Amino acid sequence: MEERLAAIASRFALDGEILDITPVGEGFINDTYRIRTGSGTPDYILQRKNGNIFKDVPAMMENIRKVTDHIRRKVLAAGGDPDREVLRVIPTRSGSLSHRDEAGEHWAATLFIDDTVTYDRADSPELARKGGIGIGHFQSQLADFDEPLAETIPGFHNIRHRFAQWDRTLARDAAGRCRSAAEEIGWIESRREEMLAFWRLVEEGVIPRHVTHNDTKISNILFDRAGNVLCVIDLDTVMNSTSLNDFGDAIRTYTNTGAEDDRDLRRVGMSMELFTAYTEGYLSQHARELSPSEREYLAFSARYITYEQVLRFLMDYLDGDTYYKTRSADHNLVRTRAQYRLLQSMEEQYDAMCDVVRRLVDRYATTKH
Ligand code: GN1
Ligand code: MG
Repeated sequence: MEERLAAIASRFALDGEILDITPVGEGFINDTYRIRTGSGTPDYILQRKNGNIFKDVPAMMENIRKVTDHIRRKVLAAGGDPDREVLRVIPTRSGSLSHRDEAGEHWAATLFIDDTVTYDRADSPELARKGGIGIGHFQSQLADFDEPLAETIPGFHNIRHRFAQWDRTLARDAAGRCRSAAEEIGWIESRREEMLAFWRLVEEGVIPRHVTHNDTKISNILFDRAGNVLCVIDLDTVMNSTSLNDFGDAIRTYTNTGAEDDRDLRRVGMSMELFTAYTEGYLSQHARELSPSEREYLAFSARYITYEQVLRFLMDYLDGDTYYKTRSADHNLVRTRAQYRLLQSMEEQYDAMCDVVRRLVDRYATTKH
């Protein structure tokens, strides 16, 4: 076990003796480790938060504390298990929610939740349906949350803000890649207006703002062995935005028949069957709480978030790979193309997606299930 990690872990108010610390997961942003302790004491997750991306880790951890405290109260009221159905932030021995080491890196710890399963995509309609139930339930638990939250990444899912970054990226051409990526750049430009039109509805308040997770990709959900959603993890991006983002990002990842970075584009596409199953689960929990505008734009939100992901991967490629962790020189370009293929697949099936949403809203917004 690395001494440096052990020294950092010992700053946190953990129970038991630290036996070992090993890397886990494949997050694109943070470095994540599991801390094992002796029998009879729990294990923990230790994370180095990426300071390049999260400029104010204490504010981020305060957001996470508020949201998890709120959910924990709901879990307790429903007779659930507060150590399995919501993340528990473990403070440092001096009572802060994060630790800043000598190098200026920020670390945070949570209780490790044992005996769980994670996925990169839904492998069956039943799993997609249960995923939808999980996110619908998560949003219902937070429907009456009204504490202020810090904007930890400014303009995170705000496409107007993303276009401002994008325009600077094109002007800078830091990696000299713009010329060879002209076709991909065209994919972004040709959809600029329709994406801005959607975001304008959020800016004008036609689509309401709520606390949202903002990163509901399927690998950020812990399932139990029966395939039910236990808990939503990776809460770094909980902020106020439109809850449509959480639906859209889930569809982007649950329903993709290929990988997020598939080189074989023939494998990539949105499965209508998985879309229907996820939407069914989601609306069964949450249809009645959605406003008419949210219902109307639910299907579009999958296109919006997937488009934004194409833009972000391509922008990082053009910037010279400064944001996402990459495994090859063209990794961000491969991701861009795969996500673009997924976007096209959604565009092709958009009428059918809207029909499914309308039918399920009719079913669930009127009856109590
Ligand atoms: C990042 O941290 P992780 O790997 O769950 C990113 C998301 C992207 C996702 C793409 C803070 O999520 O926004 O959708 O990669 N998180 C941040 O897979 O930028
Ligand atoms: Mg994650």
